[in-house]
Amino acid sequence: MILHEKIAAQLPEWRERVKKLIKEHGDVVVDQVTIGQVYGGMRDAKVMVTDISYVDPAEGIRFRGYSIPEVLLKLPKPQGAEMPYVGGLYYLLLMGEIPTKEQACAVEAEWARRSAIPQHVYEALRAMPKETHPMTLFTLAVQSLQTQSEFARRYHEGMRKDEYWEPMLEDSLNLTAKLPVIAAFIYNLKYNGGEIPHVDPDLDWGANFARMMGVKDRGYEDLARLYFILHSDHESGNVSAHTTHLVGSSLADAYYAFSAGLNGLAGPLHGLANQECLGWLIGVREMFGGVPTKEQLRKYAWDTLESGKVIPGYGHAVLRVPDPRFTAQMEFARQRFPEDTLVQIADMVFEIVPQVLKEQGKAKNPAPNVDAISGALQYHYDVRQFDFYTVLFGVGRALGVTANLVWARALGQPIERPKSLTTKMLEEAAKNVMHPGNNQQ
Ligand code: HAX
Repeated sequence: MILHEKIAAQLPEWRERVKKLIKEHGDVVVDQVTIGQVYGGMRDAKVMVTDISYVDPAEGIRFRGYSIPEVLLKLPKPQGAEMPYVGGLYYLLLMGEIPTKEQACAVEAEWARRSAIPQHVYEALRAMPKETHPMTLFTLAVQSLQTQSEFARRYHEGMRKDEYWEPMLEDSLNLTAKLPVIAAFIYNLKYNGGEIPHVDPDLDWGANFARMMGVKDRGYEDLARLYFILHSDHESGNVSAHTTHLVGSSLADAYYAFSAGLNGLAGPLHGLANQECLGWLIGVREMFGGVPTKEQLRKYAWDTLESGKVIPGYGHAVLRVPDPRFTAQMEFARQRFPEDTLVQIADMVFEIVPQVLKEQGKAKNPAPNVDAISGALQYHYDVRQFDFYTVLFGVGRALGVTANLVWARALGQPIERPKSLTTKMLEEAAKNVMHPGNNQQ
């Protein structure tokens, strides 16, 4: 398999590079941590490593060094499509190189070959109460696929440490191959007749997903590709990526690790924000019977803040500029359906809300994030069940976090175990800074 061979070829050099860095410079200070960071969710503490993506606060995400416009331009595309093969993006994340069309198609073919879902997964999902949240169904499905883990099987057979990455890659390919099918099944189960979707091996991952969702408009195929690419990775400190990495660091397999990450994605300050955001946009539309005036929108935004709520889709823990993932989706909408009322409202929100947040003076970043528009695009294509949106995010996020799992195993990254302190210890540390002599007494 092309991915196995390519990674195996890169590995000796990578292992040597990391070994040398740790051996020769392991005690170089990278960062210092303040009490504010210890109590403040470790914000900006530089304590993780990944070579798969990097978020520059002033620019946004780069996947393996490529910005979003570059990725969308350079990755190969299916015939007649404007958005690239998702398989090409997975190749880039795993390998660090832009694939040829053949290489992207080889990943797509692997996915099609591995897409069958074991019957017990469907049964587990069907056994759940009708009102179960789609994210609960999604994590349940991923967890129930764990019965198929190659990593777990080989580990129990006694595999060598330097082979760990191989079954991790197998599990990652199997898992990512199945996720669009599972997501589409959950959609059918929750909102339609519950029929089992079928993968067409002649279609790519994005197009297959669109067809399995039953969306007739062919534009949705491109949106699916764009959506999954944009949501794939956002370096390693965000909740879903970090959780997946943390759980994987215990040598739990990709199914355990990713289902844990999905549980983090289900929180409203993380992946659930996309459904919250669309709810907010629809609230505006209902309140004003369409696109409001700028003054009306400004007041609506202030009312949200004054009622003690956040404006979903705005702000970010790392970014300090508009999220390029927002920009890419906004451009998609402006080009393809500029007359859509929700898109027009989202565009006006983009003009007004940053001003309002600046006036309020709390949010460090008043600019939009990925979620400010993503729900409106789904809504345009009649995927209108808000609580399904985080599942879509999860399908995309699997690409980045599994690529990271493979490399974490390949480079032998150890179990994570940061150190915690007590409040008293922090108080003592503060006292010692104010009165440096205290230490010697
Ligand atoms: N509306 C109102 N207040 C906001 C705000 C927003 N959009 N963004 C930040 N603030 C507030 C915070 O609530 C915080 O208030 P308190 O001091 O009263 O607690 C203050 O501004 C400082 O917060 P911050 O340092 O700028 O932001 P954080 O790093 O703590 O949090 C969040 C980042 C994304 C969680 C935050 O901006 C937020 O809640 N945004 C709205 C929800 C949202 O869009 N989440 C999706 C983020 C993208 C993502 O991960 N998607 O999965």
